[in-house]
Amino acid sequence: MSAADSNPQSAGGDSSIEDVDSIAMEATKRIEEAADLSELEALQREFLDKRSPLSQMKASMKDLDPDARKALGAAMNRARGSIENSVAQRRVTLEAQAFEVQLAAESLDLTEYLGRATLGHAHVITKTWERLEDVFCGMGFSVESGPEVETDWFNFEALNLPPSHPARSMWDTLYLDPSVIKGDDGADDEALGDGQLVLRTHTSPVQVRTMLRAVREGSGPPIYAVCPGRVYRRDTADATHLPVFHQIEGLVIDRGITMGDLAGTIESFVKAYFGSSMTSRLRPSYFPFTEPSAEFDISTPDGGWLEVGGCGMVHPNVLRAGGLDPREWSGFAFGFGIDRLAKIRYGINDLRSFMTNDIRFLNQF
Ligand code: FA5
Repeated sequence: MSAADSNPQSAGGDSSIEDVDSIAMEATKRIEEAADLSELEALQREFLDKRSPLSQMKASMKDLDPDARKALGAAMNRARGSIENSVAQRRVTLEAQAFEVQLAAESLDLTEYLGRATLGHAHVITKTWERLEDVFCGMGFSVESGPEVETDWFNFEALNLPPSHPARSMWDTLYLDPSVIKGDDGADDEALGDGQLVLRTHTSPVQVRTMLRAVREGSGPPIYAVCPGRVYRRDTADATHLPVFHQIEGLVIDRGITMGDLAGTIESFVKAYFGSSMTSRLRPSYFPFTEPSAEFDISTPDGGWLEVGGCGMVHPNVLRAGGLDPREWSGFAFGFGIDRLAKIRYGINDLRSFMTNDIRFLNQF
C-alpha cells in the first residue's frame, strides 16, 4: 500500500490512529529500502511535506472531539518523529555508501600504473644503425654526417652527375622550393648556396663533404669514414622499398688503395656484423661516382645471395670535387640500406613493419 492509497481523510477515532500507524510503517519500510539519496529525498517529501498523508489528516482533525483530536495528534507526532528518524538513519548509511563510490571513482590505482610503466627501448632501426657504427669504429673508421636537405651540387654534380646526366633517373628525387627553405634573414643562404635543393637521395654526398672538410681542417687524407643517415626517394612503400629510409656510406681515401681493399673491407664487415659463417661477393655494376663499380651481396643460409648495396673505386672527378688530386690519392666507397640490412638480420618479411609502430612488433627487438 502506498501513502496515497491510505485514507487519512477518514480520520476519526481508533481507525484514524491505525491509519497513522500504517502510514508510519509503510514509510519506514520504503525508507529502509531507498536505494540512493535522491530516492530518500523523494520519500521524505512524500511522507513529511505539506501534501503528505499525515499533513492532510492533520487538516481534518478540527472536526474531532478534543480527546480524539488529542489522541490522534499524539499518534501523528509519534509517526512523524519515527519517519524523520528513519530518514536520518538511512541518510547516514546512503551518504557513507556514496562516499565509498566516489572514493573508488577518484582514486588512482598506482599498482596499475606501475604495471604499465615498463621501460622503452631504442627502435630496431636505431639499434641497427648504432651497431653498424660500432662495427665500423672497431675497424678504425670515424663517423661523419651531412644534411638531409642537400644541394643539387653535392647530391649529384659533385658525384659526377652533371645536370641532364641520364643516370640521375636512377634516383627518383624530391625537389624543394628554395624560397620556402631560405629564411627572410638570409642567415642560412650561404650554407644552402644558390642551386636547386633536394632531399638527399643517398648518403653519397657526404663523401664529398667529408673530403672537403678533411682538406679544410687539415685532418686528412687518409680518410676512413662512415656516414649513416636518413635518405628520401619518390618510391612507393612496399615490402622492399620505403620512401624514407636509411643508408650507411663508407669512404676510404689513402695512397695505393685498390679494389682488393674494398672487397676485403666488405668481407670483414659482413663477418663482424652477421657472423663468421657469412660471406660476401661483388658483382659488376654501374654508378657514375665510382669506376669500376659493383653491387655487393651477402650469402643466405639457404645458399642464395641477397643484394645489400653498391660500391666501387671513387671516380677521379669525385676526388677532384672533394679537393683531392687523383694522381696522389685513390679510394673506395660503398653505400647500403640499413633498413634492408635489419630486414635480413632479423628475418623480417616487410620493410613497412619498421614504420607502422605496432608495439607488438617493436617489443620483439
Ligand atoms: C646508392 O644509393 C648509391 N649511393 C650507393 C653507392 C655508394 C654506390 C657508394 C657506390 C658507392 P642504390 O640506389 O642502389 O645506390 O641504393 C643503395 C641501397 O639502398 C640499396 O642496395 C638498398 O639496400 C637501399 N635502398 C634503395 N632504395 C631503397 C628503398 N626505397 N627502400 C629501402 N632501401 C632502399
